[in-house]
Amino acid sequence: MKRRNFVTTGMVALAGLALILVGQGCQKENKQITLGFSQIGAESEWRTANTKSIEESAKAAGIDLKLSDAQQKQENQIKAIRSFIAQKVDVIAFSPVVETGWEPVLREAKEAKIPVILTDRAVDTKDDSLWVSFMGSDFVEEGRRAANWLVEKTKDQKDPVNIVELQGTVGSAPAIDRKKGFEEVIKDKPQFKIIRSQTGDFTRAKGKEVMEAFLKAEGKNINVLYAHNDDMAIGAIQAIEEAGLRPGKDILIISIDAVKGAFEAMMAGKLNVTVECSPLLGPQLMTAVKDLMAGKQLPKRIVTEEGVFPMETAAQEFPKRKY
Ligand code: GZL
Repeated sequence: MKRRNFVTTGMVALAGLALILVGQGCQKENKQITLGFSQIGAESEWRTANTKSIEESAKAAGIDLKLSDAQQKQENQIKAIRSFIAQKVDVIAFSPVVETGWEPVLREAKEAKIPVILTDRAVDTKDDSLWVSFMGSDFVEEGRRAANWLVEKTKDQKDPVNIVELQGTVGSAPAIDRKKGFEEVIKDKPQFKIIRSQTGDFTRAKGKEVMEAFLKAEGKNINVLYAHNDDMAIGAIQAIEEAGLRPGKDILIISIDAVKGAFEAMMAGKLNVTVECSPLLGPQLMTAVKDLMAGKQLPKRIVTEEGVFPMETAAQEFPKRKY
């Protein structure tokens, strides 16, 4: 008799414990998730579209988003991440303005048991356990696509092709990798030569300023502009026109992002091609955050699929563009 009571009591206790654990599990799954996101700034059309995608997706997913704007400064991103740790957010995500200098603050997040997701740009750390996943484009491939378009475009030309290059933010993954991919394609083609290369920091204003300097130094010797993003290309187009030259004709222009401004420039015949780099990472990020909170394993690398848009397709593609 006694033994039976003991067994019954034990089973009731176990059932009660199971209910509490399941409840907690559900609670965790149903608890509102708080995501701390450190955004680089608002330097380009791409960045504005990226921020919009993250804000709209967080709202749609019912995730409490704390988004901070670092105004292009790494120290502001580090401050924001420390603040998210102090606030005990559930997940931290950020788009690192440059590749290096993140280990200390990422170690603090790891010690606080807050997972970190990288979006858009990568970090260069020895210990890749400091972040759980990196989602974004393959910038080296974007650089290859830019150069391959140029090689194809000039395949019947025997004259030298002198290229000036507007690089993105110094030390940033897109600037490093877009240069790497472009040079990988032209390195064994002596016809193609990068005669000037300088950062325009991904902005229209700086892109125009540096292109003015290129034109002053090289003038009609320039055949092609390779810009690491559309905003710098659009700034450079103004400089080219002010120098009395025809952008898209006297100087071929290749850029990256495929933002609306690039389609407008292509439809005006002033930009020859833009390589897509999608800023619409919000939905993927929110899915990853929810999966993480549900205890799922995330892939270490999530690559966004993208295309190439030459001038000839701009008018038909423009109405379909989402950013
Ligand atoms: C690329 C992104 C770059 C864009 C620029 O993923 O980091 O930063 O190409 C933006 O337009 O400023």
